[in-house]
Amino acid sequence: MLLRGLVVLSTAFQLGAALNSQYSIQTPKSTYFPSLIEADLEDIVTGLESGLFTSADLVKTYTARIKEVNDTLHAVTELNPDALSIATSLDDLRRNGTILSPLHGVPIIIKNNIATADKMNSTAGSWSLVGAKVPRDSTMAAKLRKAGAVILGKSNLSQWANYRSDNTSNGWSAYGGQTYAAYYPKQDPSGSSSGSGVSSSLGLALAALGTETSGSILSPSDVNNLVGIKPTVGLTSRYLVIPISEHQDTVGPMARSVKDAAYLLQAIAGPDPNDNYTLANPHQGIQPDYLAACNYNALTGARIGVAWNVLDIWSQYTDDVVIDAFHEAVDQIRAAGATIVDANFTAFAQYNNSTLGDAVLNADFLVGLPNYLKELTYNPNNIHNLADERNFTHGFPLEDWPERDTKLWDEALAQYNNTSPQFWKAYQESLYYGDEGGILGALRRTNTSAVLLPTQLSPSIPALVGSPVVTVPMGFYPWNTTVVMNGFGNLVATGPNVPFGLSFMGAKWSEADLIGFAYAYEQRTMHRNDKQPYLVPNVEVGDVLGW
Ligand SMILES: *[C@@H]1O[C@H](CO)[C@@H](O)[C@H](O)[C@H]1NC(C)=O
Ligand SMILES: *[C@@H]1O[C@H](CO)[C@@H](O)[C@H](O)[C@H]1NC(C)=O
Ligand SMILES: *[C@@H]1O[C@H](CO)[C@@H](O)[C@H](O)[C@H]1NC(C)=O
Ligand SMILES: *[C@@H]1O[C@H](CO)[C@@H](O)[C@H](O)[C@H]1NC(C)=O
Ligand SMILES: *[C@@H]1O[C@H](CO)[C@@H](O)[C@H](O)[C@H]1NC(C)=O
Ligand SMILES: *[C@@H]1O[C@H](CO)[C@@H](O)[C@H](O)[C@H]1NC(C)=O
Ligand SMILES: *[C@@H]1O[C@H](CO)[C@@H](O)[C@H](O)[C@H]1NC(C)=O
Ligand SMILES: *[C@@H]1O[C@H](CO)[C@@H](O)[C@H](O)[C@H]1NC(C)=O
Ligand SMILES: *[C@@H]1O[C@H](CO)[C@@H](O)[C@H](O)[C@H]1NC(C)=O
Ligand SMILES: *[C@@H]1O[C@H](CO)[C@@H](O)[C@H](O)[C@H]1NC(C)=O
Ligand SMILES: *[C@@H]1O[C@H](CO)[C@@H](O)[C@H](O)[C@H]1NC(C)=O
Ligand SMILES: CC(=O)N[C@H]1CO[C@H](CO)[C@@H](O)[C@@H]1O
Repeated sequence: MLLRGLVVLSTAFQLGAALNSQYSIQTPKSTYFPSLIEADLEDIVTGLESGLFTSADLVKTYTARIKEVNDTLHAVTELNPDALSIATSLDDLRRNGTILSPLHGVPIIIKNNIATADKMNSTAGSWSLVGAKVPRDSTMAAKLRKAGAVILGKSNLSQWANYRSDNTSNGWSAYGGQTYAAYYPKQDPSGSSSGSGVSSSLGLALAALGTETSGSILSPSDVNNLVGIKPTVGLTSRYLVIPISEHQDTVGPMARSVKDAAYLLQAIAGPDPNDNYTLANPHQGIQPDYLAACNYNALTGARIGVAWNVLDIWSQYTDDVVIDAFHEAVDQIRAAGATIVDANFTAFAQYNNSTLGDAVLNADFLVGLPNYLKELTYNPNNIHNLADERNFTHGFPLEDWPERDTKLWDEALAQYNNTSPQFWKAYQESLYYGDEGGILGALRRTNTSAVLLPTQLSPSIPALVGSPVVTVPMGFYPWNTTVVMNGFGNLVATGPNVPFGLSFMGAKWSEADLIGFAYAYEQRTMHRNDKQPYLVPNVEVGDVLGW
C-alpha cells in the first residue's frame, strides 16, 4: 500500500491557500481496511474477527503512528512496554473463543493522571511523581483491562490538569513538554486532556480517556474535532485518579464518533466502593445501554433548550463563525423533529460577576491531594501535601518555575479546606449558579431533555453541579481566519482550520439521552469529515502486515 512522508505545510500562506481550495489530505486507503484515522470500533472488531489482523498488529501499527508524529506534537508521554505481550495474550484468548467485550484487544490511550500499577508512570505531568508507585490500578484502568482493552500509553496533559498556574500554556507539563494539536501548526490543543485529544483525533489509538473538572474533556474535544463525553460526577470512578476536586472531577471518553465514545463509556461506567460518589448512581445494577441509545431518530419529539443569554453575556468569548454554525445546528436539530425552546441560565449574569473564583476547587485540592498521595506505595520525593508539592516545584528546575508560576496553589494554601465551616457557603453559592440559576433549573423550568450551547461556552456551569455534557464536531474556522496567539504567546489559539463543537447539556445521569441526541445530530451532519489535520501519521495496518 501507499507509504508517504508526513505532509507538513510550512507556512500559513501555503496552508491558507490549500484550505481555500478545499484542500484535503487523502488518507492512505487500503483495499482491505480503512485508515486508522477513520476506522471506528466496529471496523476494528470486524478486522479482528475476520482474522485480517491481530491485536498485536494493531499495537505495532498504533505505536508506529505515535512515533511518527510525537516529535512534532508530543501527545504521548510514554508507551506501555507490556502492550505487545498483553495484546498477544488477548489474541490467544480470542482464538480460544473468549471475547471479553467489544473492546477486546483494542488499544486505548489514557491521560497521565489516571494511575496504573504497571511500568508506566502516573504523574499528572510533574517530576515529583515520576517513579511513584500505586498499590493497584485505578478503577478506570482496571475496568479497561477487564473489558480486554490494551492500555497502549499515557497522554500528555496540561500539568496538574491545569491546576497550578494561569501563567502557562494548555498541553504543557514539565514531564511531558508542550503538546500541539494537528489542525494548524503550533495549534493550542486546549486542555487539560490535551494529549488524549490529539491522540484520539489522529488515530494514535482507537480513542482515549480524559478527565474533567471544568472543561478538560470538552474543550480539547472541541478543538481536536472529537466527540467528548463529560459524564455525571459519580458515573465513572475517580479512585486513583490524581485529583483536583471531589465535587467536580470526572473521567470520560474522547473519540472520533459518538458510537465509539458510547462503547468506551459502557466499559468504564458504574459504581465502585472505592469512590463513594459513584454510589449515588441510580443504576446500581445494570447500567443503561449507551449503544442502544445511538438512535438516528432520538431527536424526534424531543424538547431541546437553548441558553441564549449565555451567548449574549459571553459574546466576547466566541466568534461570529461559531455563532453562525450554532444557529445552523439549532435549525438542523429542529428539522430532525425536536421542539426548540429558550432555556436561559437565570443566574448567569450574577455568576459572571461573582468573586467566587476557585474557592471550591482550592478547598477540595487541599484535602484530595494528600488523600491520593497517602495511597502511594512508593513516594520518591516524599510529597505528602500541597505545601510539599509547591516546595518541590519551586526547587526543581525542570518544573519551569518561576517562568510558570504556582499562583493557584499559592491561593489554595492561603485558603480554608473543604472540612472548614466556610466551605459550605462557597459550595452552596457554586451550586446555585449551576442548579437553580444554571443548567438544572433551566431543564426543570422548560421541561427540556437537553440544552444546547457552542462547546466554547458550555463547560463552566455544568462543572459546578457535576452534570453531564456531550460535545460533537460542529464546524471549523475558515481559511482566512486571523491567527490569534494564546496568552502565554507560544500557541495558535484561533486560526484557519481549527475545529469547534456543539454541546448537549443534560440532567445528572442522563448520558443515554444525550448520547442519543448527539448521535442523531452527528449522523445528519458528519462535520468531523469536513476538514483534515495538517499533519497525519501514515503507517497503517497494511504496512505492518506487508499488504
Ligand atoms: C516523544 O517525543 C519525545 C521528544 O522527541 C521523546 O523524548 C519521547 O520518548 C517520545 N515518546 C514516545 C512515546 O515516543
Ligand atoms: C486455550 O484453550 C486450550 C484448550 O482448552 C487451553 O489448553 C489453553 O490454555 C487455552 N489458552 C488460553 C490462553 O486460554
Ligand atoms: C517511568 O519513569 C522512570 C523514571 O524516570 C523511567 O525509567 C521509565 O522508563 C518510565 N516508564 C515508562 C514506561 O516510560
Ligand atoms: C467517602 O469515601 C472517603 C474516602 O474513601 C471517606 O473518607 C469518606 O468517609 C466517605 N464518605 C462517606 C459519606 O461515606
Ligand atoms: C433568553 O435570553 C435571550 C437573550 O438574552 C432573550 O432574548 C430571551 O427573551 C430570553 N428568553 C426567555 C424565555 O426569557
Ligand atoms: C461579565 O464579567 C465581566 C468581568 O468579569 C464584565 O466586564 C462584564 O460586564 C460582565 N458581563 C455582564 C453581562 O455582566
Ligand atoms: C454585572 O456587572 C456589570 C458591570 O460590570 C453590571 O452592568 C451588571 O448589572 C452586573 N450584573 C449583575 C447581575 O450583577
Ligand atoms: C483542613 O483544615 C483544618 C482546619 O480548618 C485542619 O485541621 C485540617 O488538618 C485540614 N485538612 C487537611 C487535609 O489539610
Ligand atoms: C524544599 O525543597 C528542597 C529541595 O528543593 C528541600 O531541600 C527542602 O527540604 C524542602 N523543604 C521542605 C520544608 O520540604
Ligand atoms: C507570565 O510569565 C511571563 C514570563 O515570565 C511574564 O512576562 C508575565 O508577566 C507573567 N504574567 C503574569 C500574569 O504573571
Ligand atoms: C473570509 O472570506 C469570506 C468569504 O469566503 C468572507 O465573507 C469573510 O469576510 C472573510 N473573513 C475575513 C476575516 O477576512
Ligand atoms: C516522557 C516523554 O516522552 N517526554 C517527552 C515529551 O516531549 C518532550 C518534548 O516536548 C520531551 O522533551 C520529553 O522527553
